[in-house]
Amino acid sequence: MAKKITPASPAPKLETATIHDQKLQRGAGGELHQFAEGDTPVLTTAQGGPVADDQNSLRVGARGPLVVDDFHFREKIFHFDHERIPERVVHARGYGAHGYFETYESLAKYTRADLFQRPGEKTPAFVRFSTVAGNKGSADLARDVRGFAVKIYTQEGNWDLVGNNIPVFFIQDAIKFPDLIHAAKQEPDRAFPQAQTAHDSFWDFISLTPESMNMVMWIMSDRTIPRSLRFMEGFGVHTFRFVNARDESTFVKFHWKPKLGLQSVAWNEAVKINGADPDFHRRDLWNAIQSGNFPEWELQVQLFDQAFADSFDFDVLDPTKIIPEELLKPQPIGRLVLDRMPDNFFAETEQVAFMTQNVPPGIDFSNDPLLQGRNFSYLDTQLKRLGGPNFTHLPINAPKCPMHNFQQDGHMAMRNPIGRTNYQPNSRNEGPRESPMQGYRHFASEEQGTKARLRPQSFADHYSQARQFYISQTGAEQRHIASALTFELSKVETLVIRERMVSHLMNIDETLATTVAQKLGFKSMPKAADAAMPTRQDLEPSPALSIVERGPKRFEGRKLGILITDGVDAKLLKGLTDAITKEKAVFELIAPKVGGVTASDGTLIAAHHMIDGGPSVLFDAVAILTSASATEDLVNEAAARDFVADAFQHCKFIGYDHSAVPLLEKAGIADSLDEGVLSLPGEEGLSAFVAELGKLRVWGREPSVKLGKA
Ligand code: HDE
Repeated sequence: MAKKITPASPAPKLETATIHDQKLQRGAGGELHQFAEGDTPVLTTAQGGPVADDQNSLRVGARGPLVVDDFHFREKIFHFDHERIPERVVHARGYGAHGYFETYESLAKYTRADLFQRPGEKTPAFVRFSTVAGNKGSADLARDVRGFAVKIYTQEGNWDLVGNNIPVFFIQDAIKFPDLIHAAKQEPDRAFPQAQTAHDSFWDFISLTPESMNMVMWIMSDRTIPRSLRFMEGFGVHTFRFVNARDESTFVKFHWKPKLGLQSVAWNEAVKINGADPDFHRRDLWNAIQSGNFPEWELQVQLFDQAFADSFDFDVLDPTKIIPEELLKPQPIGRLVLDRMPDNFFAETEQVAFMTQNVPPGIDFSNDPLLQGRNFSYLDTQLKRLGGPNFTHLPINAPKCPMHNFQQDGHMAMRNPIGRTNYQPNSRNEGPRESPMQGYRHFASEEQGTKARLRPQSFADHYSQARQFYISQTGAEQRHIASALTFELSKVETLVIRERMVSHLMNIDETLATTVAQKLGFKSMPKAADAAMPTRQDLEPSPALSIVERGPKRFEGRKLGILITDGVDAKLLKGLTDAITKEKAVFELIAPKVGGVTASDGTLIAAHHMIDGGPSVLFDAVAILTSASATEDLVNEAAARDFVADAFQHCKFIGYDHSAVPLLEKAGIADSLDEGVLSLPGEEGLSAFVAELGKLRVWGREPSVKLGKA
């Protein structure tokens, strides 16, 4: 009989916390209670000593020096001085949430992974979304890849699917990762730019790294400026293996599909959101979860065998390539729901340690060289970040299944084995033993070859899928790619780097290359970059690669900003807010004063924002409901004019009542009204407006507002 090793101690009985200014106490079962009136606990030192005065340090005389006897002061300051741990070298800025994964059907045919055996079974999960290049305090709407790291606490150990919102990567070999990241982050002598790739070093490295060209198309697309973390896809990127109970392997690629569909912002909008609300994505996730609108993704898998891999145009081990969904349809296998915010950001979101090597029995790696390199890096980085080998004792990292081993001691050991026997085999018949049947069995792949530093020829086509991505975009999305490339390269001071990049674009799409060259002011076109393999022109477009094609076609989960003034038509406002709520969307009210307005029926309506604090970039669409007299004042407010002009420039739907017309005129849009600017009054007006909102943006307007034209 295996002797029981004491697991990490359960939540302490009298843990206390202050959340949202409320005094809270955590009970034995982890539940939070509010302190009873008059039952405030006594402040203590970390050693448990009661504190009499936390306002004044110990000193000699009222105006004299402080004394070293003040152990309370020293302990308090010492602890404060050590509050920070090293931020992640990449993906430093992140935001996490708890939830669960629910399996649809048994996948026993493909994998023995315990979480995929029983339909309807829910397994706890924690997800951390992140940007890659910026520091912890950088703004949410940086143009950047988003991390999409999922930890699923299965009954056979934690499974970490540490993915991104883009299915390909920059490089084919992990040995290039430090160079890529050095080039992307702030330049070392000047420590800027922050959270931006628009600088010489990044494009110098990229233009010398043709394997990054597919990823370049993705990062210059709207994928890198998502409207919400809830509106983006996630990808495991690499090819993994499912392995069933008979030790048979099936290749698998993992995709997370957002239930609310995909959506991004316009670049000019992103720049303004970063100023108006640098925490835009955090706040959005927080608000959605706290109000019970739980974000959800479906897990879909592309399953294939060796025969498919052999027949595919590209190497399935090459992480710079996708398998188009039209070629291999992803199968839905379960869903991920996020329904709880962490109690404490540091303890959970900051200390969570994701590691690609965390796979349960039934999920295995492929020979993707990037994946194999990652399997080294993630364990190593946690040691640095979390300070010792016992980071699995932290509740957020600890498995939620039984665990027994002989690991012991080390810094901050919390889970300490008891008894005499701390090794095996032992003749006392004590402690856990390995189990060939239950335990993890690595897939027994046949491997052979010469030991050398190699790159396979099957990884050599760097342009064909970049072209395929570009030709799969709608016109608006293609324009955004051209504008993004122009913007980034315009910040590159070294002309030869700009030229080198355009020479790569020549291999992707000549029109794109010419547009960018013209916008940058090139006098002549460079010749196309030398390519290891010519670009295949015959790859079919893949509509699944377009965000607009995959849009949700409904306004659910989105936010309408309603600009109101004194005298607003109370009936119209109620009709609009009711219709929005019915769409399962939300609204916020913006008024000249945050204290609110007096509506036409005399009721006082409080606002969420004053106009300066609630610019239209924070909303998916806007409505302007004013009274004639209030509009006279409004037209003189720059923030009100910007509210309208920006909404129009960012191709948003705008609803208005007639008294708002002078504001539309003053904002300079009255002469160019299109099908996206709708008059609201009357039931028909309202329902037409709400129905149109599902289209999200009027991209057809864009060429006329010259958005993004350099
Ligand atoms: Fe990471 N990556 N990465 N990465 N990565 C880290 O681990 C690394 C790569 C990804 O929210 C680090 O805990 C190498 C691809 C996410 O905590 C570090 C290589 C993909 C996160 C690391 C890659 C990712 C990280 C830094 C090249 C998408 C945030 C802190 C082979 C499939 C996880 C940490 C979180 C974090 C190394 C490439 C996703 C240093 C060496 C490809 C989402 O270990």
